[in-house]
Amino acid sequence: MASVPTRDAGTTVRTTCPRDCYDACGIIVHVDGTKVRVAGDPQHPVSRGHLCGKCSSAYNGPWLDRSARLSEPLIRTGPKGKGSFRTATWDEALDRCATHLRPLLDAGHGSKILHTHYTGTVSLLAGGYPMRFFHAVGATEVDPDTVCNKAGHVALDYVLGTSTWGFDPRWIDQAATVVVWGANPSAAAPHTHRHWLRRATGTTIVIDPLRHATAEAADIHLALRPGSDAALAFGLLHVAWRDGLLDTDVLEHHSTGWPELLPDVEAATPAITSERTGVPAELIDEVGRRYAAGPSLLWLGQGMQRQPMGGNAFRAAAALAVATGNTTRPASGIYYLNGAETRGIDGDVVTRPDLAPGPIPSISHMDLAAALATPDRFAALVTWNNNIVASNPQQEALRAGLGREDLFHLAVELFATDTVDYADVVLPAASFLEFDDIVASYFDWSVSPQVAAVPAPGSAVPNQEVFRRLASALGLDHPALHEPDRPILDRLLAGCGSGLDFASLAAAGTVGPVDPPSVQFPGGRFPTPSGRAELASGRAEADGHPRTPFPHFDEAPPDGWLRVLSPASPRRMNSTYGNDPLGDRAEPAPEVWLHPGEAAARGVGEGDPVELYNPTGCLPVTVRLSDGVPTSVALVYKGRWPKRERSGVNVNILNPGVPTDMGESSSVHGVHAQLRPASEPSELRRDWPEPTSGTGPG
Ligand SMILES: Nc1nc2c(c(=O)[nH]1)N[C@H]1C(S)=C(S)[C@@H](COP(=O)(O)OP(=O)(O)OC[C@H]3O[C@@H](n4cnc5c(=O)[nH]c(N)nc54)[C@H](O)[C@@H]3O)O[C@H]1N2
Ligand SMILES: Nc1nc2c(c(=O)[nH]1)N[C@H]1C(S)=C(S)[C@@H](COP(=O)(O)OP(=O)(O)OC[C@H]3O[C@@H](n4cnc5c(=O)[nH]c(N)nc54)[C@H](O)[C@@H]3O)O[C@H]1N2
Ligand code: SF4
Ligand SMILES: [Mo]
Repeated sequence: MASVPTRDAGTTVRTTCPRDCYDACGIIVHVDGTKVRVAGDPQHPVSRGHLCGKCSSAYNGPWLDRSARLSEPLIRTGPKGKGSFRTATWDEALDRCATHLRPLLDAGHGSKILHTHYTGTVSLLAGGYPMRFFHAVGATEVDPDTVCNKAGHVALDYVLGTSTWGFDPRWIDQAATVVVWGANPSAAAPHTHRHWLRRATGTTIVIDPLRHATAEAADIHLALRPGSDAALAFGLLHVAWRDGLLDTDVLEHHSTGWPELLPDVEAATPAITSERTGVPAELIDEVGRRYAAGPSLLWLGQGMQRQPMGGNAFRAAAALAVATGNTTRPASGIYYLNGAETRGIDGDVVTRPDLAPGPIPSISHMDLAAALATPDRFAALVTWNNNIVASNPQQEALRAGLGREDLFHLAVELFATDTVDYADVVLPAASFLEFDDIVASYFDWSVSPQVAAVPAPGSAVPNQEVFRRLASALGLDHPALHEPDRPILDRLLAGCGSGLDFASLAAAGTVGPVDPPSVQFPGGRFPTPSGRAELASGRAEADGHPRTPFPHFDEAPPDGWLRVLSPASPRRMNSTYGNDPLGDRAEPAPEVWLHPGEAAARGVGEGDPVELYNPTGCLPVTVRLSDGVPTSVALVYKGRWPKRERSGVNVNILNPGVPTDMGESSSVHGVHAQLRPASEPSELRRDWPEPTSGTGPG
């Protein structure tokens, strides 16, 4: 059993935010009797004493509010989707799970157990330990990255041989240019936006259809048309080639395939690229020259690859970086994600893929709704660390699949989300404030302790303990399914070479890298099969893709249609915090942001109720105006809870789930919709109970 320590009055605990966020902020939890306050750690190099607004609100609100949290196991009493439950003991709830899951295992049908998970928490144990259970029973995994960033991973792996070994952010003040391409740090990485980007001494360039706050603060903003990134990369390559700024050593000795790209590069003049992308030719010229001259850091955002040809766009951008020598010299590099391996941490220590009886079966998130709707394909579903009803495409079809009476559904959650409402059994998870773990930022190369500060509500336990108990209920006795937390945490840290165990990390707080930052691919050696950067890729070709990237740009939406972009909201973390009443004050109704010209042409104005609709679904929204949004685009932030809206839907009601060109991943920024006036305003359900806030763990 996990024991959750109780703190004496008047203590402070130093811990770390484990949300799916670049920043991995340091936190101080002040505990005084039943009063708890969660605040930024003034000593932390990233958060510098501040949490983002959304976490500051939620961690002092619903996360401490026992009436808002799930605190006891639940068993369904009404129709699926209605959220009707009674409380149960752990024994009864686990027995119920065993009744449904054990026969599947006995019949050798472990693969009929489907599980979906993502980054509800990115701490290493709570994010990874449940995988041991699923590996051991041979379950089918919904490939987690396919809802987020798989296209980019696949594409970068073809070119560079890795997508998780990015530049070291400490180069920031030595780079001549810093390019943020298809990311919005001002929302998705607020402290990195505020502090890290400000340390840039070179030119800052943002490439994004939206003029968000990071674009606003940049020296140059290329407001390209959505879906024209590959064409732009070729245009920038053209300028570098034309002006003799390519790295000939890299092209001749450390990469493959340049001659195959050259015809498309030669043709991509600034004038042609301007037509393809909507970016003025003189800016293409200027950015092409600056970037190539370098040294340049290139942050490839996850938003950029979330489009139908996202894989091709990433390969083209990576080719630009490689060919200009901007991955092989100091203060240059590409960043997509920095995996824990950059710190010597081996995630397999936690997840133990070796426990699987054979290859791990998997499907894409883009196929989840169809898979659930197919009778007999899967008999059981486990959802943990995600909220698929709010976050996945094909919202309506997904609900139909989840509503199947013959599908046994176990949900492991902190809150009663839309997804939880479909479950047969709900097991309450403890939050990061309530157990020890490790957080390895996916931006900087730090390692941070997550330290238990308050007791979990009721009988909630961390994910890892949930799955230890489930293993026991199923009679699974492999020691790896019952290993306690602490030895695993210590083993993870042993790989870091920092000489720390968990106790000393907890005492030290965040530790950063000590060696000076190194070149991303020193000596021009890339971890691809050829040892070179593969601008032309036989592996890609064998997988059915073109050998080389090409200057693709999406056609403009058909007449009267809008391209819906639904990126990160500054007020929510995906759908996490969609239940925080404080967020409602800033955004009481679901909104669509339009360019004033676009709105005027359609005869709608600020505050008007409208509907976005397409063959997949219909979303009621209120019009907001901003000239930071281009024409032909509808901006709707992601992450509202469908069950809180009067309409019962969020933006994913519009998403048909078209897979990307690579990785069968999400192309959610490529959704098209039409717009019509609505008679009723979009608004929150009026009968939503107002949770009490910040009552402490008592
Ligand atoms: N329209 C649109 N949709 C999108 C996107 C988009 O850009 N536009 N982005 C996509 C992307 S990038 C992503 S990553 C996905 C994210 O989608 P999801 O992975 O579904 O993320 P959340 O919606 O935040 O759900 C995480 C859940 O985990 C729970 N949780 C937090 N901590 C714990 C814990 O310790 N244990 C357990 N068991 N649960 C915990 C939270 O309460 C929350 O309900 O959404 C995708 N959906
Ligand atoms: N506050 C907050 N922070 C978050 C999250 C959150 O939901 N809220 N989610 C977390 C998660 S899971 C993720 S994956 C990251 C995501 O964070 P980001 O990597 O920033 O991704 P997005 O927010 O999806 O989109 C970023 C930008 O991509 C742009 N974009 C859309 N289409 C195109 C295109 O065709 N070309 C180009 N160049 N740009 C395009 C959008 O306009 C947007 O400004 O943020 C993490 N941090
Ligand atoms: S979500 Fe990001 S910015 Fe907010 S507190 Fe957590 S790590 Fe910091
Ligand atoms: Mo994501």
